[in-house]
Amino acid sequence: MSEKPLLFFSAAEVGLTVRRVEAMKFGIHYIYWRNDLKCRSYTPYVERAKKSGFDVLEIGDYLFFDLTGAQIEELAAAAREYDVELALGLDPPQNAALSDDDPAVREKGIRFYSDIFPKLNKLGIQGIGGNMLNAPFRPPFSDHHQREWNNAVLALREICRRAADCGLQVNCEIVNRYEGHIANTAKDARKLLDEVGLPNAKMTLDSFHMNVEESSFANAIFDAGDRLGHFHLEENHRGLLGTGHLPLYEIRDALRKINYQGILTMESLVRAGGELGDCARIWRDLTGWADEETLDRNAKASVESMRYLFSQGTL
Ligand SMILES: [Mn+2]
Repeated sequence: MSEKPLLFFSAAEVGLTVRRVEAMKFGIHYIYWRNDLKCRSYTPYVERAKKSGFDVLEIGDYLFFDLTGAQIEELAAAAREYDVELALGLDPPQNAALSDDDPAVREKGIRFYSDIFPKLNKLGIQGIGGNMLNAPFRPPFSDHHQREWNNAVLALREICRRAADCGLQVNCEIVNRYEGHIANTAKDARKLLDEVGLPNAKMTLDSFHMNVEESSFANAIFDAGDRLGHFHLEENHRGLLGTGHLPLYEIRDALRKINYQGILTMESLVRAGGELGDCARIWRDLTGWADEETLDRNAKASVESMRYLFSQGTL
C-alpha cells in the first residue's frame, strides 16, 4: 500500500484557514470508492462523502433502477441526516438514443429520463445529468450529423419540458469524441441548447473531456455561460484534484466570472482491478492500491485544498 503518493497538500495540515465558499458546492461521485459493479446501496456513501468533507454525493448508473421505494426513502433520510445534497447522472440505454431518426426510439429515451423525475424529487436532486447524446455513430458523419442534431434538439426539448413540470434542470453532459459525436465542445453544446430554447436546458462540462477537446478551459466555460448547469471537475487522468496538471486557477476564475453557483463533482475514476475499472479503462490504479482509510484521507485532503483554492483570488 502506498501511503502518500499524491502531490496535493491538505490545507488543514499546513495550517491554512479555509473559508467556506458558499456559491459553489463540492461533490464526489460514489464510484471513487468502487472498482466493481457489486454495490447494492448508495446510502453508506452519504456518510462517507460528508466525513471526507464534501457537500454533495453524486450517484448514477445501473444501481439507480434497482432501488426499491424503501431504499429511496432510506437514501433521502441519510442525505437529510448528514446534510449532503444528492446529484445524479444517467446515460440512456442502447436502443433509446435521443438522436435516433425513429420517434419511437427517441420517445423511449425521453421516457427513460422523465419516468424517474418523481424519484429525483423525493431525493431532493435538482437536475438530471448524463451523457445523453451517446448514440451509436453511423458513418459517414457528414450524411447524418445535422439530422441527428435536429433529432437530439427535439428529444431534449421534450425532456426539458417534462423536467420543468417537476422543477428540475437537465444537464446534458458533453463528452469527448470517443464517447459521443453530436457535440464535443461547450461552444457546440451552447448552440444545441439554445436551439432547445428552454431555460432549464443546461450542460454538464467535464474537465477530463474538456482536456481532450477544448482549446482553452476558460473560453469553454465562457462559451457555456448561463447554460452551465453542472460540472465534473477531476484531473486530466480522472484522479482527485491536485494530482494532475489541470489549470485549476484558470478554471476557478472562469467559473467565478460566469457566476457559476452549482456543483463541482470530483468524478474521479481511480480504482483498477474490477468490472467498473475495466469499463472506465482504468488499467493502472491511480490510488497506488490505497486501502479504504487512505482513499478517504486523500479525498479529504483534495477537497480541503480545493476549498482553499476557491476561497482565494480577487476575481
Ligand atoms: Mn463526467
